[in-house]
Amino acid sequence: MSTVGKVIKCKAAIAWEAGSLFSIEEVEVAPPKEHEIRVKIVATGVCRSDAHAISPSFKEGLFPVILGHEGAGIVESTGPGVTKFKPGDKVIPLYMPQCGQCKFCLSPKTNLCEKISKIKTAISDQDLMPDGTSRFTCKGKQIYHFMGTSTFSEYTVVAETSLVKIDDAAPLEKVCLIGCGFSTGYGAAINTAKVEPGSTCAVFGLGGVGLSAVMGCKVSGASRIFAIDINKDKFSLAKELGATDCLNPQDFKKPIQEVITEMNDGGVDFAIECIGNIAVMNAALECTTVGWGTCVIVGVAVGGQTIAVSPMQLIMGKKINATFFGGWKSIDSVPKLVSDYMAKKFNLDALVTYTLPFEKINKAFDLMCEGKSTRTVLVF
Ligand code: COD
Ligand code: ZN
Ligand code: ZN
Repeated sequence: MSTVGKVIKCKAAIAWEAGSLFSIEEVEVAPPKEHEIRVKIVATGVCRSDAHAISPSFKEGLFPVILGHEGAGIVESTGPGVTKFKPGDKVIPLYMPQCGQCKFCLSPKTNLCEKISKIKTAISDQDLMPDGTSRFTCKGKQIYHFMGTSTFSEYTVVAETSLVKIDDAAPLEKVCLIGCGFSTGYGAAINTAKVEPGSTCAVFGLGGVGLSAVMGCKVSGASRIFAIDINKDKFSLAKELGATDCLNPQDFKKPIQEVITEMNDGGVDFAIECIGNIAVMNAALECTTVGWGTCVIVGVAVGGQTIAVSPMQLIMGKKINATFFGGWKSIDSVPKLVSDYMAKKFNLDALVTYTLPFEKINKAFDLMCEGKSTRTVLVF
């Protein structure tokens, strides 16, 4: 029996309040309105930012909410006015939209889109659909959306500017990582740092994002890639993906930036921070070389903490840059990244430590928080 135009009852993981576990509930998902698409999510990764969003120290979260921003699925139905999608299309929801019309979309200088309206606090943005209402209810309560994607639900509704069609042959339980972690780290190296052949790099934090940055440095031809993490269990995969020197700051008496500066003739060309720790952001800037060193910040510190930078570092030619979704214009780039994966240009499979049934979502968060997984992919 067709579900088109009807409310769908399905399972979703709801975060009822900050700091609580997810509870699997039956939710009602309303049909898509104008310029919206209802998507059957097949697989979703679990990213550190989902944990940030429900952390009690992150003050801007709205509850109850359906999180998840690293998913892949199949179009179930389309709302009025949708022309680019049809039922059965394989798709990736995009937390970074691309409307194609705003001043940012029209500029080659940025991948931001004004449809992420509150750019300053983008993680908590798009808690509702563009018309200011929710498509999710549970136990008579309205449930908030998250980042315009809400992939922790068997069915979700997204705006057409936050969705892209991908290759019909793509394995959704792998390419879902292109929806966030992989693209963010890989793009930080390629698009934002613009790592050059023969250059030296340092990547801080070897989660899914940092390891993807290592892959981006390697594919750009870096000759030396320092990979830094306080969890030494991350090192074997980092080496497999291209790291040449793996360092644990806890193994040294000196600050890690001094260690790297000494090991690499006054510092590296590029440093990429993939943790969201302000002290490490400073270390990343400090370990770059005087003259032209570039530090790229990927992480966002919870609680609105800020970084202090000595102007002297900048006067000495060091640069700070940062990136959101790896600098990729999402609708233009995600299908190409999927094709590149299919052509074996990079190794997403290595990032998937566990594939678990959706109901194990709390286990997936435990594995991430215990440092035992790069990515866990949940399948419906
Ligand atoms: N020194 C070295 N390594 C550290 C330190 C430290 N002080 N603290 C933690 N680490 C290591 C951990 O052991 C871990 O291996 C790694 O850093 C972090 O990995 P994960 O798996 O926790 O995180 P990722 O890779 O999923 O995500 C990292 C982000 C930086 C993207 C994320 O945390 C973040 O800040 N997101 C907000 C910015 C953003 O772009 N959001 C959009 C969607 S993600
Ligand atoms: Zn993410
Ligand atoms: Zn736009």
